[in-house]
Amino acid sequence: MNQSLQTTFPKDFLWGGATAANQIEGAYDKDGKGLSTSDMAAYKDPYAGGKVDNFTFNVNSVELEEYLNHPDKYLFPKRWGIDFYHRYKEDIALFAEMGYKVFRLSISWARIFPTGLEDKPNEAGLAFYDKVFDELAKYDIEPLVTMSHYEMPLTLTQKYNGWVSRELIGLFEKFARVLFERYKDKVKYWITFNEMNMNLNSIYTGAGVLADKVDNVEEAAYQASHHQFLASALAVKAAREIMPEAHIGCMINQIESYARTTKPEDQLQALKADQINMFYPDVQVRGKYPNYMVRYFAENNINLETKPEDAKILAEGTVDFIAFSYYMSHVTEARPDAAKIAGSFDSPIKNEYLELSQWDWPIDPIGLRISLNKLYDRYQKPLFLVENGLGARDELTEDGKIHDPYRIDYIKKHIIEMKEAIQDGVELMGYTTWGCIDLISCGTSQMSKRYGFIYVDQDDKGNGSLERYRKDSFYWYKDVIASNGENL
Ligand code: BGP
Repeated sequence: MNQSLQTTFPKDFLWGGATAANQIEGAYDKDGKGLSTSDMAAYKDPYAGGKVDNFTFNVNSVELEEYLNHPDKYLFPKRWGIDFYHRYKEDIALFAEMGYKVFRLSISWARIFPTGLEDKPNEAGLAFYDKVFDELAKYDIEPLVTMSHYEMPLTLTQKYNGWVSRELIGLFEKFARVLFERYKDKVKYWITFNEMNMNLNSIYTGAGVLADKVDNVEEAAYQASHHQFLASALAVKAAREIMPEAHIGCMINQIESYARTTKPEDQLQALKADQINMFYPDVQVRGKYPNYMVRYFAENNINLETKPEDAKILAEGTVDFIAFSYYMSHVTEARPDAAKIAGSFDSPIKNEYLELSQWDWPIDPIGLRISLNKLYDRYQKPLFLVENGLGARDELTEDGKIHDPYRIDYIKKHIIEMKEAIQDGVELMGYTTWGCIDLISCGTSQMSKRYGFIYVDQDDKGNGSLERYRKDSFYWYKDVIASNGENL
């Protein structure tokens, strides 16, 4: 017994912020970039019908045709982002001013391989990320790169219906090898796929699959996931060859599941919800499918197409850390139509003990401590909380200020629970708050759902100066980092 109680954040704790290419870059058709699946996420008036529409990110084949044929009739906010493509120097300087140790960003696959099918990468696309990494290096900020964050070349959807096709595995491996060869000296931390478990929720966003083109959407989601598992494992293997010092992780959206009552049937349902969520890291950390899925697949009529070599590929491509996002918990109960997935945002059961965000997401910092403990107990691998934050409407005052005590409160409470989990013995590598600069919301394509410490002057329709302003939370987070999580 030589363990001692860890009461503070480790000295090398990676504080920072997180983004994704399709939500910040803009320049969707510049310098040879091809169309990406996320360029087709049209803005829908969230107030039409009197209900906030949280889900504008599943595109079907009819919509896709319409968007391609009549692009002028729609707004596609992810095409313009916040113009990070041209303003990255200014933005990185602001991250540096806050004292960031790490910045999470993703690489747009369609910038590197415009259709995904080319033999040679697009040099201009590669050069853009070189410039970004060099800029980060000036300030000693480590990049944390997500290789696939909710987008892919649109051609791969049109030609193969996305990840339901096995063809994508080789195309992704080619993309991965190009990235590793090019950036091996600049990037130490990598994540293969963002929130892979969300394939079960939004099959277009994560896997580029048009749901109306498959017979059984749930089966297709698992088939697409199977192909992504293989692609991820092959990428891990390539990473170990090309850059043995690098750290490479998987990622899920961790939504803590509570049973509605102490009734054993409800408790069992919560366990099942956990299993469906943990299925993803179970495969990627342990290198094989967990036994509980055999029964699940049999009972839900899910038949996966696999090949004999798949088991070996999975076994050889296990990750070395587990990244996850955490925004909320949800409540589940035993009933025939109970959400099949833990990551179901539209859980109809309210948790009477929790407050909701303006977008009805339950705020549950203690749930984060539970999640951290659960994940660590299960895998005994380092964890990285790579997304967490509050989407809220902010007001820019006449003197150029943004008073956002609600955001400080949310993040502060989550940091307190992270610290508790560290005392519980959890190994946590770092924390990157989501949308450290205001960006286009993933689920709603809105600009007004803001997460940042930095305000960006732009509205939902793309009007505004794009000027950046420091919010109150900017100064607060700067102090948190400077004190290594002591001044909260
Ligand atoms: C995660 C995604 C992010 C993101 C965040 C907040 O699921 O990885 O891309 O945007 O959720 O979601 P939203 O933008 O819908 O509020």
